[in-house]
Amino acid sequence: MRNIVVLTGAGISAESGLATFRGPDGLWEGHRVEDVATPEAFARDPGLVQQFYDARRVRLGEVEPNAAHVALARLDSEWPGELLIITQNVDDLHERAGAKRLLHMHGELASGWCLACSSRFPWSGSMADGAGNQCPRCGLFGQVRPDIVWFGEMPYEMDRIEEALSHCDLFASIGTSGAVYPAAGFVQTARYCGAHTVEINLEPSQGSLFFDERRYGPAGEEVPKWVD
Ligand code: BV8
Repeated sequence: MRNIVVLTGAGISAESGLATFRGPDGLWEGHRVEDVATPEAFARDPGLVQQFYDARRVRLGEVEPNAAHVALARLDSEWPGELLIITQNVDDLHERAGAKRLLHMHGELASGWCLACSSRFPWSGSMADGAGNQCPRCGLFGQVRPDIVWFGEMPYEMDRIEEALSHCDLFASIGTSGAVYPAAGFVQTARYCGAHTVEINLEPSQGSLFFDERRYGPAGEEVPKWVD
């Protein structure tokens, strides 16, 4: 095994206290993520969508990485071959655990994107508050949206992802339901390219039949064991 690709989803952050999307805690004030995380929802009710992300940005400041994030960061620092952690998560817990070879395919809560000048920049405060929603680059108010990939929008760095999948020897999927594409299809690409595939999750995902190896249990317990 020389080249490793790891895909993570909301389940790896669950034990840190961040809600997942499709589990029992999967709704935010009665809204499904598919109904709030879309350009149409943002056009229809920007305040609601901004409040959804403001609430998650605040929550992010109250939680810490867990043993699964720490174990992946250790793998990252010690693995001599190629390694890429592709996360669907928009939280910063992988970074805070020390991961370096990391790619946020669905964007990041801690980043803002100005619709007026297209700049992207670190963002930590509220976006729903109009008075505070000022682009640090062009100065315009009310034009900053979450730098997050919504449904119907193209995930980031797909070329880099396809390239990593095309020559990986080991593909590990951790804490994802396999409900959202293109991420849910990565295991098939890796398998087609000859990789050994492993799923680490609380329960079988929608794509579990594509995995050579399956480990079920909390990521905080299973990932450190797998890394060792
Ligand atoms: C695109 C950012 C094209 C927002 C997100 C019909 C069929 C197939 C596909 C489609 C279709 N109709 C539309 C599509 C495409 C669509 C899609 O896949 N829809 C699904 C719902 C059917 N995909 C898209 O739109 C994507 N874009 O296709 O673009 C395109 C092409 C050209 C040009 C332009 C565009 C964009 C998708 C990205 C959407 N944004 N996130 C935000 O975060 O607010 S996706 C959202 O779901 C989250 O990011 C999350 O990452 C993702 C997947 O969810 P999971 O991470 O898996 O979380 P979930 O709760 O589902 O599962 C958690 C798992 O953890 C569970 O299995 C649970 O058992 C486990 N778990 C829980 N606790 C633990 C645990 N495991 C271990 N330990 C624990 N303690």
